[in-house]
Amino acid sequence: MIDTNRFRPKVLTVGVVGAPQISGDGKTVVWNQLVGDNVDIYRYCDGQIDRISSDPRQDIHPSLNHDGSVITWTRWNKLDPKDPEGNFDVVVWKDGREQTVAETRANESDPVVSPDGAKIAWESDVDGNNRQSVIQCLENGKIRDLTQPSDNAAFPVFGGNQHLFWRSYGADGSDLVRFDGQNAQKITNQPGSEVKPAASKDGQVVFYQKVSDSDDDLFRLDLKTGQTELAAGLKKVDEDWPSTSADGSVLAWTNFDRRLPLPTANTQIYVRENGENRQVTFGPGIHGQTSMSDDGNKIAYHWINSAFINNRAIVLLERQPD
Ligand SMILES: [Ca+2]
Ligand SMILES: [Ca+2]
Ligand SMILES: [Ca+2]
Repeated sequence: MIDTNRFRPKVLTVGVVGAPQISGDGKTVVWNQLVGDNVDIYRYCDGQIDRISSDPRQDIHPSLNHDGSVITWTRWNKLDPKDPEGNFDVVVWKDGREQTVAETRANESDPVVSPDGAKIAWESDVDGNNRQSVIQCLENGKIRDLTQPSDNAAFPVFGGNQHLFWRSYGADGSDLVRFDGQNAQKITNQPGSEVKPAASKDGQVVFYQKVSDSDDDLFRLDLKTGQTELAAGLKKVDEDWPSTSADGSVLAWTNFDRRLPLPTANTQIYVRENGENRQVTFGPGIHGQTSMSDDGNKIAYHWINSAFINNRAIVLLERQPD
């Protein structure tokens, strides 16, 4: 029998927090947090919370490498978050020092760092007008475009150090693409949108969310065999936002069950492993936005009080020994 309480929650912080990410080694969690009128990047490590950025401008959407030594995020370049002249830039933090690495008039956003910390990738809207997008990558001090504006590529995600995945927008939604450092290849081509890829460390197994008018489902694609299988696909349930362990054996997601009448209809974290799907969070509020350690034993997520949405928390689920 499966013990549904094998993951135990630990609240890391409470506040106007968002966008948690856990390091591959599971030792560091980063997020963005509004304090006063300033949003900064915060870090939990060894039982202690530190503020990583202290710029008065808005710092959001952090990502970190395997050991937490490199953190990247996006920063609004004006003090006023509503300044029409403003745009997003990319900041990299390493060994306690930060550097702005992309600061053109384009919106450079959603940066991610490879597990070894050597590559930073992000999307750029080219001219600041939000009409086109390209993926850019910083490596060995040089920035290069990995896509053409006509590819309409966005939301890069690393699968190990070698592979980068992104979404490519077309007339009929978006497809997923895998880039191996040399070549980019479409890995889905269904009508509608495949979004939010989460890949194994070898880049061979990718989970993704299929968006549909009726409800969302999660699929597992094995790129070695070309086989796609449903990982979580109940009707009237939105299975969203997948995250996975390094070997692809553990999957976590945000589960919104619309079959339950309000107010019991709620959003919880679910986990799939050994062919079984199970709920791992309980109680009121919205539980979502999972990020998983490489070993599949730790999952960071975001909790929101549905009655008072500025009451939020960053929570760490830790697997308990049998
Ligand atoms: Ca700030
Ligand atoms: Ca910019
Ligand atoms: Ca579904």
